[in-house]
Amino acid sequence: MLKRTVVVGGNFCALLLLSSILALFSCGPCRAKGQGEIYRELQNRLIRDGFSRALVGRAFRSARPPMLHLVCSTMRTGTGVPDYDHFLAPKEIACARRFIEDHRNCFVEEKAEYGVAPEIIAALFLVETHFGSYTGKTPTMAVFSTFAIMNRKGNRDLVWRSISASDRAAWGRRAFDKKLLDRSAWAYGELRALFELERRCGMKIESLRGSVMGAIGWPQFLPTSLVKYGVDGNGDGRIDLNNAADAILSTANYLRAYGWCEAKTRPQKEAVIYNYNHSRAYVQIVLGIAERTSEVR
Ligand SMILES: [Ca+2]
Repeated sequence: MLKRTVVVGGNFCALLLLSSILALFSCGPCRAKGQGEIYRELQNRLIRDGFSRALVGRAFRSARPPMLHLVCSTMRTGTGVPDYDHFLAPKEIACARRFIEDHRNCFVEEKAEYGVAPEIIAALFLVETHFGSYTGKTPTMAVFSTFAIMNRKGNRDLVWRSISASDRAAWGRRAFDKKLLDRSAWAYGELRALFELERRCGMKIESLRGSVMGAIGWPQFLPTSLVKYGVDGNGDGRIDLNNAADAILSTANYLRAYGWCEAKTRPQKEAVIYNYNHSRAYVQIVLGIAERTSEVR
């Protein structure tokens, strides 16, 4: 998963144009109208989908300007595959081992309830956030709101004009539009899940922070996964994926639901972890960490 916000670059003119666009979003018309006008269509859609006008209005009252620089950064071409190999270093395996020891009681409870091996949960937390060391600081609601409004051609036009000429050539306008329309549909589903979390558990979604693609907490769950698999592990009445017990049991719940406990062969285990992140390299490294952590034990 992407861990950092990447500033669009490589083209000074594009940067200037983007700065102008951001100024328009965050200063010009918005000074008079607030962010409400930019997100009006999005808010009406949420209300039509059953969320109260009061809830939607409150959540968007302090909404941030769309983060077009983020959308631009995700449309860069030729960025390559992340290198995960360093996670297999002995010091990282020792961290995974220590994490399991430090949360021994929680894992005893987890094994009894869900039956998922601690090593695979520790491996996921290591790769995703290094056990909560970097869960991301990007406002989650702003991420999904920004991608969601890419269903409007005018907003896609702004991004199209802001990416580099080489990226425009690599995409072609039709594929570019399709990608952003797909992202918009995905983001709206995640935004709706955020509002479901607010309605169901009183989660303050305006204050949530996470990755640049909206993933939350130690296991980097998307809101739809949090709605389906979130567990209040420490019994405080809240689901907080930055809390170890909640994060461990929620991840165990997710893995069990995707068939981890029935997965006996390596290909079956690979298939389960692939659901977590659609990257073959990621799957191999997570299973490799879990295997080495087991060996150490
Ligand atoms: Ca809790």
